[in-house]
Amino acid sequence: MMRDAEPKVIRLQDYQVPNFQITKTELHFNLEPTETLVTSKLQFERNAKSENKSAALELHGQDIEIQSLKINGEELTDEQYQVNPESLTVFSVPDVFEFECVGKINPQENTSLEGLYKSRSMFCTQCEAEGFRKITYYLDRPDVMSEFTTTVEADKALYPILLSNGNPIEKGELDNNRHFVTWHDPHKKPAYLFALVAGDLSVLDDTFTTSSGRDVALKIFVEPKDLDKCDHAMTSLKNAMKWDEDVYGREYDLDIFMIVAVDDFNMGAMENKGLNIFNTSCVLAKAETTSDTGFQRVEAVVAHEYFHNWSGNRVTCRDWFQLSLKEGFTVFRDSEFSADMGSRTVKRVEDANVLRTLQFAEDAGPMAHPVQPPSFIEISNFYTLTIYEKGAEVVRMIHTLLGAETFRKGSDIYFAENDGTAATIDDFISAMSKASGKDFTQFMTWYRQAGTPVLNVADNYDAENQKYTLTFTQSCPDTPEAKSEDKKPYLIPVRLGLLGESGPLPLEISDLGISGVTDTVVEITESTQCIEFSNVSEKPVPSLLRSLSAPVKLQFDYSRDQLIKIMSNDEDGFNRWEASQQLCVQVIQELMSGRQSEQPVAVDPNLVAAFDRLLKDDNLDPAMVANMLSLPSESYLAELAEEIDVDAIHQCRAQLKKTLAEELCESFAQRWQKTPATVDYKADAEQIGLRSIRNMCLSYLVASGQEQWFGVAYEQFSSANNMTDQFSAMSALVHSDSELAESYASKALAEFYQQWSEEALVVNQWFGVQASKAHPNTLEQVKALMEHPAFTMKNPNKVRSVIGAFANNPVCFHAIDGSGYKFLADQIIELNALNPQIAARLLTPLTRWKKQTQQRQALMIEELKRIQSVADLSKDVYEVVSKSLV
Ligand code: 0A1
Ligand code: ZN
Repeated sequence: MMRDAEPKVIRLQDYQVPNFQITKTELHFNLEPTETLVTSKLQFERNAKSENKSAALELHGQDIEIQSLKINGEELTDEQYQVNPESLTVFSVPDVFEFECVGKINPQENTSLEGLYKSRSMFCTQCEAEGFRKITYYLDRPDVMSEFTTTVEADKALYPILLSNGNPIEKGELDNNRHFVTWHDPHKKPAYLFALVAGDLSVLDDTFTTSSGRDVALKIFVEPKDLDKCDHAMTSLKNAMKWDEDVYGREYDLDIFMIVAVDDFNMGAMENKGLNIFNTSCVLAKAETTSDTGFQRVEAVVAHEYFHNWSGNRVTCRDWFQLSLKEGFTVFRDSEFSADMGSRTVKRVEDANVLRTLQFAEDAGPMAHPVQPPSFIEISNFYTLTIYEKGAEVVRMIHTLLGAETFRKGSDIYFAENDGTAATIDDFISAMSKASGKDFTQFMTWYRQAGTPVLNVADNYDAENQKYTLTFTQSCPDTPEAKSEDKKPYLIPVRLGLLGESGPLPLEISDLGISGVTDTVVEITESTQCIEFSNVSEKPVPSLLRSLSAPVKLQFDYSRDQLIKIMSNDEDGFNRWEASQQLCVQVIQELMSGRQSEQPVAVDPNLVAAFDRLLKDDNLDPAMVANMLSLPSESYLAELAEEIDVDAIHQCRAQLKKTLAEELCESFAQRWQKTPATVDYKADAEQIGLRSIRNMCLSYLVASGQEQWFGVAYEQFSSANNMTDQFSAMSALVHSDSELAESYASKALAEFYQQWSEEALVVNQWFGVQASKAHPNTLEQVKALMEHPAFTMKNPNKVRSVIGAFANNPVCFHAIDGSGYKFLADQIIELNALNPQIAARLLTPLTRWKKQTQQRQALMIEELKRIQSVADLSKDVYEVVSKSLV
C-alpha cells in the first residue's frame, strides 16, 4: 500500500521569521527508561519582526504523551488547544507569557536515535536537526535561540553522572535513591544544540588554558572499559583549541568542555554546546585496537565538533537551507587543521579521493542538490557529501581567491557581525566581500547550482612567437533541478604551472599582469576562455588544477609521457599523485576495451617502469609513494565510466595489480624489507607514512599470488603490535583471489575474532572486511554474519559494517541475479521501521541505477518500487526512493 498523503516539501523561498521567540527555557527531566517525564517552562514573546501580530502558538512535537499544559500558571482546557501528530496549537495567547508542559516520553523504545534515547545502559540525546521535538513541545527551528537551564534527575546508582549544556550550578540528593544536577548554559542557542547524558561513566580529565589565561576543564566521559582509549581524543582536542586560537583567533567560551562517547549513534558526532556527543568510533583510539585511519578520524572529528563552537554554535544557521554555512566552513577548518597536524599533501589527496569518488557520484545521482538546496522533504537526508565536502571546497576556493590573510579578515568580520545570531550563507559571503572588496555575484553559482562542472582544456604552442595558449571550456551536466543548457558558468580558480624539459618554466601572462612566478591562480569565468603565456621557450606540459583548486572534472588530453613527466617532476605533490592516478586509469581503461573486444592487451610497460622508479625513490615522502602506488578504486573507476560494467572494472583493476605485483615483485620486496616496522606506536605523519608504504608493498606481494608472501602476511598478522599492521595483513589475505590464500585468511579471521571479541569497534572492522570481499559466496557470508551474536540491527555501526559494506561491494551487490538488490531492499524495509535515517542512507547504492547496464537497471528499479510500496514509509525513505524513481 502506498502512503496516503505525500509528505510536504519545505522550500527556502517560503522562509518566514518565527512568530514568537523563547527568551528562557527551563527543563526538568525525571529519567526512567520507559517513562521519562519532561517538564518545560518556556518564556515566550511575540517576535517584533513577525508580521502576524495575532498568530496562534504553534509548537513542534512528536510522540509525546501530554500530562498537563499551562499558560501563565493556568491549566489549558481542551477547547484552547489542538494536538496533531507533529504539532500542538494553542489558539489564543498573549504577547508575553509563560508556557508550561509536562509530557511523557519513552527513551527505551526510541530506536530512531533522535531525541532522547537509551544507548546500552546510558541515556543520551541527538537533537540535530529536528530531534528536540521528540523531547518536548517547542519552536524547534534554528532561528529560535534561547537561554537553557536544565535539571536532570535520575537513580543515583544507575546514573551517577548527569550532564547537560553549560556549567553545573546545583546538585543534590533526593528521596528513593535519586539525585539531580542542574546545568545552566549562558549562551543563547537553538534547540538542536541541546544535549543531555546520564549514565555510569568514567572520565578522563585535563585542562586547557586559553590565550587570555582562562582555565577550561576538559572531560571525556566513556564506559569504564574504554577509559584506556581516550588519550588521543584529549590530545586532539587540546591541539584543536590551540589551533583555533592561532589560526582564527577563536577562544573557547565556557569553563568546561565535555565529550561523551556512545555506542549507538546515527552519525559521527554532534557539536552540542559544551557537551559534544560522539559515536565511539570517532573518539576511542589506542594502538592495539585502532588503525591509523581510525586515529586520523578521531583527530579530525574531535576538531570538527570543537570548531563548531564558533562556526555553528556562536554563529548558527537561520534555517536548514543554510546547513553548509556551518558544515562546509567547519569541514574546511578541520581539514586545514589535519593538514597542519600531519602531511598537507597527503590530506589533500585523501580529501580529493572522497570528493571525486563519493561527492561527484552524488552530484551525478538522483539526490543531486546545490550546496544551498532550494527544498527538501526530510532535512536528515541533506547531511550529504555535497553540503559537507563540496561545501568545504567552495570555502576553500574563497580562501584560494582571497589569500590566507584576507580570508582571515573576512572570517573575523563574519564572526563579529553575526555573533549570537542565526545567519545565512549570504552573511558569510558578505563578510568575505567586505574584507576583500571582491564581487561574489558570479561565485554564488557554486551555492545555487547542482552538478559537477566539467572543465575541458586544450593547448596550443606557437614556437615561432614563443606563445603558449590554454583554452578553457566549462559546462555543467543536467541535474534534477536544471538542464545543462540553462546553467550559468562558474568562477573557477585554476592553480597551474608549466613544466619544461629541465624544470618549471617562469609564467608570464601579460593580460593578468603575472610574471616571474612558476605557480599561479587564474580565474576562469567564461564558458570559453583563453589564457596566453608569453616567452615560452619550449613546448611545455601544463600542470593544471594543482591541489584540486576547484571541485571540477578536468579534461586534458594528456599523453602517457606527459603524465609520467608530471608524476616525477611537478612542484605540486598533489598533481604528481593525480598524474599517477590518471596513468593507471588510462591503463585500466585500455585493459577494459581489450576485454570488451576480446582482444586482450598487455599492461603498458611504461606504467610498470614508472612504478618501479617510485618504489626506488627514497626522496619522496613514503606516504606519498604509497598513495601513488595505490590504484584508483573501483568506485572511482565507476564514477568515470558512462556505463558501469562492475565485473570488467573489478577484473581489469585486479589484473593490473597482479601484473604490477608479478613484474615488480623484487622491488616491492626490497622496499618492504628496507622499511622498518614501527616499534613504539605513534600516530604521527612519519610513522603513518612508514606503515602505509610497508603495508602497500605487502598487499602487492600477497596479490602476486606467491605462497611465501601469504606466510609473511600471516606472520605480520600474528606478531603485530598495532591494529594497522595486524589488520592490513589480514585484509590482504582476505582479499586475495588465490585459493592457496584461503586457509591463511580463514585462520587469521578466526584468530582475530577470538582476540578481539570484547572490542565492539574491532569486531565491526572484522565484519566489514568479510562483507567487502569480492567473492560469489559473500552474500551468504553476510547473511551468516547477521546471525552472529555480535550483530544487531539496532546499532548503526554494526549495520554499516555488515549491510553498508556489502552494499558498497560493487561486484557482489551488483550480482547479475539481483540477489544483492533484493537483500538490500529487505534490510531497508526492516530499518525503515527501526531507524529511518539509517534506512535512507543505506539505500543510496540502490538509487544509482542510471549508469548500470539495462539488465541491472530493471532489477534495481523493481526493488526500489517494492520499497516504495511499503505501508508506513518514513519521510526519509520516501524522499530518497521517490526522487530516485523520477
Ligand atoms: N552536526 C554534526 C552532524 C550530525 C548531523 C545530524 C545528526 O543527526 C541527524 C547527527 C550529527 C556534525 O557535523 O558533526
Ligand atoms: Zn559538522
